[in-house]
Amino acid sequence: MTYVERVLADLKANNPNEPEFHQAATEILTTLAPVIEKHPEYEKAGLLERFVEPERVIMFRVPWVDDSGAVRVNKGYRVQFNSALGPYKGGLRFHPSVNLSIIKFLGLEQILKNSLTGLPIGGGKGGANFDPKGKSDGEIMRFCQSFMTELYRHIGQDTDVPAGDIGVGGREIGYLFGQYKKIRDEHVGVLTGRGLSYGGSLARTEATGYGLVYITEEALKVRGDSFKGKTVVISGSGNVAIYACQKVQQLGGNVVAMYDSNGYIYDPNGINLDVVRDIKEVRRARIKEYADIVKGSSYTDGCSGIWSLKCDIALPCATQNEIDKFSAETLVKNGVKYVSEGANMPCNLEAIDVFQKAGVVFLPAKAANAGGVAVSALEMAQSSQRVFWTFEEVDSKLKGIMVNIYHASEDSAKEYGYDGNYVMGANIAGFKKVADAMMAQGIV
Ligand code: NDP
Ligand code: 2IT
Repeated sequence: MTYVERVLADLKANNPNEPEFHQAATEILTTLAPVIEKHPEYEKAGLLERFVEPERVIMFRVPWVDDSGAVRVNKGYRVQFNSALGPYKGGLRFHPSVNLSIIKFLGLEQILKNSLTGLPIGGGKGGANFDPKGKSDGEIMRFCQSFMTELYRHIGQDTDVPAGDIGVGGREIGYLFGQYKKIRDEHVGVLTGRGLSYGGSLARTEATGYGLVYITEEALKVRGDSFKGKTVVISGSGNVAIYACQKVQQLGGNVVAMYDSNGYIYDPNGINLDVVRDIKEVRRARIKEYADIVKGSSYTDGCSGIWSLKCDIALPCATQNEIDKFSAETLVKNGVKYVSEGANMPCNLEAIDVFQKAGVVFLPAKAANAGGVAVSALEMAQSSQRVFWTFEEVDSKLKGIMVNIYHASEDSAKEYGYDGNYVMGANIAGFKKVADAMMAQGIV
């Protein structure tokens, strides 16, 4: 058994019933094998055993009172995975599916993603199995206050800096920040994705979606191509999906489909993003309404059918494991040329294999969606200096970071003889820096 195989087997045995964590760890560790083989000192230092074990896992009760006066209790989590490069950094997810396995897979991914940005941030992730759907503003506020009443003692601007993820957007960050400030009596950059009036950065809202499109644009550019005239399918209709759609449209691509967790809309004339934003951002309603409003469009119940639509570029931007082997094969049969992951781990391991064998340019999440956390780190920099940069400044830094990530991933893959394999390239490029920092800091 090799070192990598042993660590992976132990991880599965020691963390049973955590399928998403196993999946992310399998992808990462197997692709790191060539690096590990070159560095026998890593095994001596127990580097991989330490890398896959979170530095700290916090689990807590989140009690709150709903509008009818009933007491509700949810499970809260914060996994502080790795602080070798900087303070723990990563989002909070509020969704009924949240459990320890999901937070650990997200935290592990976050370490390498954050490393790829080139900025000084470690990896963490958190959340709760709370379902924000159908809750009043008052319920959301009380939940966020209760969540922060425990979390505040574990975080800080130089310790751990959470942000948004699924179900946590500007509204939730505002309530979380307000409660942190009240308890700690300090107005600091302890959360990112803050509103512009209280310390947030311009372009953070757009950053993940725009960054996804910038890195994909770079992949097109080096192949002498562009978004112009391309048919694009985007899954999801939340923060990442909406701003990916906006940027694709600005670059001349035709986005023909999007979905929410109930079903998908198809609009061959090109998605009218104003209508989507009004439904999803303003009214927090269902995307189904789009088909009643926009002539020539249709709605279909269920999500996976979206991958049977013919497209040149697929941008999965909703959640993990949206694309399985069958959906990947269908996309390939229909001529997809580029797949970039806006969501975290939206393609399962079999799907990635299908894309890579078919010669599809596949950009993995930790490279492709790093724009969000990158601009979060820029927000931290602005907070520390007590200054604000312009939208153009932040956007151009974001673009530079995404282009760098593309080339770092490409170059690392090439260096190890896996040209064009961006999964290997991103994992290796991200890991090397974390490994260096961990080796330098001793057995901690
Ligand atoms: P949002 O909550 O804004 O939007 C999530 C979207 O995905 C919604 O359209 C939602 O549908 C849909 N969705 C969620 N869960 C499911 C599911 N189980 N099945 C089908 N659809 C689902 O989240 P974000 O846009 O912020 O996040 C989307 C993805 O991007 C996540 O994987 C997240 O981890 C990742 N990401 C986010 C970053 C950020 O900065 N926000 C940064 C990097 C990655 P519905 O409206 O019905 O709930
Ligand atoms: O998955 C992610 O990178 C995020 N949800 C963003 C994290 C952050 O700290 O901005």
